Amino acid sequence: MTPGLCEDILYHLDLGTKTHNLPAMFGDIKFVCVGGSPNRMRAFAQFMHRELGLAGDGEDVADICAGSDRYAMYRAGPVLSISHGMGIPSISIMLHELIKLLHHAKCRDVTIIRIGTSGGLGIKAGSVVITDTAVDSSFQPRFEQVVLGDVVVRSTELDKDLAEELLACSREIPDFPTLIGHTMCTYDFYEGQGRLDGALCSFSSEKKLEYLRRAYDAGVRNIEMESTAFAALCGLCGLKAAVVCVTLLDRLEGDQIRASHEVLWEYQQRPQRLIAALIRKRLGLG
Ligand code: R2B
Ligand code: URA
Repeated sequence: MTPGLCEDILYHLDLGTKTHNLPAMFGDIKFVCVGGSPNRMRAFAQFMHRELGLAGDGEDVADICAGSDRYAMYRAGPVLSISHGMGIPSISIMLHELIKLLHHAKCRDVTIIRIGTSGGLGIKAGSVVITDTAVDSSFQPRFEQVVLGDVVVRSTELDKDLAEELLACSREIPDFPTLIGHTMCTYDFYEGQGRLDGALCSFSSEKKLEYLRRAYDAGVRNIEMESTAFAALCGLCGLKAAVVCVTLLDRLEGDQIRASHEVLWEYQQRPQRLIAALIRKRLGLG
């Protein structure tokens, strides 16, 4: 952070050190959950409200970042739920401001988890993947950030104990297919993930399958668009972090997401249910 900064404006969150009492608003936060969509993160806060047995029905949770239409933020007890949009640039901006917020608020022992959707590789749609290592599109455990014109390479390791703790929680939920594996993070949903159904496509179906099979052989079990940046930033800032994504399809079988809205809605509940189980266990609620 800028040395000697006397006021810090968290522009995209519409929060700041002079305009808000950040320690009073956030000092007791212990869990931060981030996910792409504002509506899903609102639903997650409402769900956590019920899971934690907090007073009221939680339906009227307020958007703490209502003054900005970039991201949405809700809280339920010690849990903060924030949207990050799609892709690395969007999550990076949010994380810089979120991590400064946690610092200004003097939060301690925070666990941060990305809950999201992804394309699976060689696993049944609806499976939940807990990431051990986020890899780039060459299957390397690295995040490359251009800083002042130079490429800086950062590690993308996540907290192994937290991943195991999440896997143990998943075992206690009936009919809940869950595994630990590498997650590949790309800069694009279409060509970047080897899809043939984008507006343009520069490779054959054989080349696509050869690439996805190489990814599988390198240990990749799902593909999404934020995990390397998330792992790198959280790791460098000393936050214990995990990535938990449900798979919406098996990419070895196709490119289009054909499941019904009802099925997709139920799939998207799965990472939320797993995180709720972890938080309840950590808080001694069962
Ligand atoms: C998963 O889903 C989104 C693309 O549909 C992207 O944000 C991601 O990582
Ligand atoms: N999100 C992705 O990034 N890829 C998919 O295939 C599905 C969801």
